[in-house]
Amino acid sequence: MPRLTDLPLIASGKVRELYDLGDDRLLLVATDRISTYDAIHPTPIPGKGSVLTGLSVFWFGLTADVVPNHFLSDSDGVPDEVKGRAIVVKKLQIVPIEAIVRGYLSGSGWTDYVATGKVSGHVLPEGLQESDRLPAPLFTPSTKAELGAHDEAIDLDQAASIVGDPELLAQVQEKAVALYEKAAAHARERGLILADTKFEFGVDAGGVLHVADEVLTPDSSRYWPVDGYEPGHGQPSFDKQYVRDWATRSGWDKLDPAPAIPAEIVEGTSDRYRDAYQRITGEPLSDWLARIGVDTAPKV
Ligand code: Q0T
Repeated sequence: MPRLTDLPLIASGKVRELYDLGDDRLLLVATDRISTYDAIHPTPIPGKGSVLTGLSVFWFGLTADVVPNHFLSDSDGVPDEVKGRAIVVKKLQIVPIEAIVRGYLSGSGWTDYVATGKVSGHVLPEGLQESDRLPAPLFTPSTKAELGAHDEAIDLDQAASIVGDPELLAQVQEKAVALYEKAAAHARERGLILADTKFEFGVDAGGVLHVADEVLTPDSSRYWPVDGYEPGHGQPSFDKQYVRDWATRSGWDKLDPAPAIPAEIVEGTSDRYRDAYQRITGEPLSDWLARIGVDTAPKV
């Protein structure tokens, strides 16, 4: 078993890290860090990295019949220090766009619709309200901005030119929409609306398209409880809303640096992430952790 500190760090994001395992394998690590309003809080949320990793593993299993994915292992080859919040993945050649699918009108999709009547070149019916369900899920790609910058919405022609292969882009679009449809149907059975989500794809040495990165997590997706869903305004995000509401009450100006989060809010947020895992997968997070040999007994 390699030690984390001996592995070359390939990429470090706001809340995730990527290490080289050699041999065409990578280690994708989710930290317990949380960002709101684009800034990282200095206080970790215990269990957040495990919830996001466990959810990705669940969704890789559920969607493997839609498109192959980069997941190799959540146990063999994962260093003990990060077991339960890291996975071993296949090294792929990453397709250089973000593959976003929207089933509902929210966020930048809503902003673009209000301004232009279109989202990513798709003309939409008049009179839609914020958070309305779309007539059909839309593929709305964006650029992959450098760290710190914001991704920008692009249309299909721009995406084809960035990818450099219109056939490959067509495959990405088809698979992204099929993944969204399968996941949204599962989520709906469990009382959640999957409003939108972002995928990354990659191609293996044989030219076969795979879905990569984390999939269908609360960090890469908008999930809304069906209970209380009401078009006409923005919907609360069930994971970060608790921190955002506290941040607003605290008087933080939402500029970097983000403030420390009080223990009570950390605990409530941690509980919400664990609930999200259980809501989506039907089992407690501790069941997955026990299966892969992570000791979750409370220390005394
Ligand atoms: C990647 C080759 O994970 C990223 O950043 C974390 C800080 C973004 N990223 C992913 C890759 C993957 C994946 N996932 C893969 N399977 N093969 N590269 C590179 N950057």
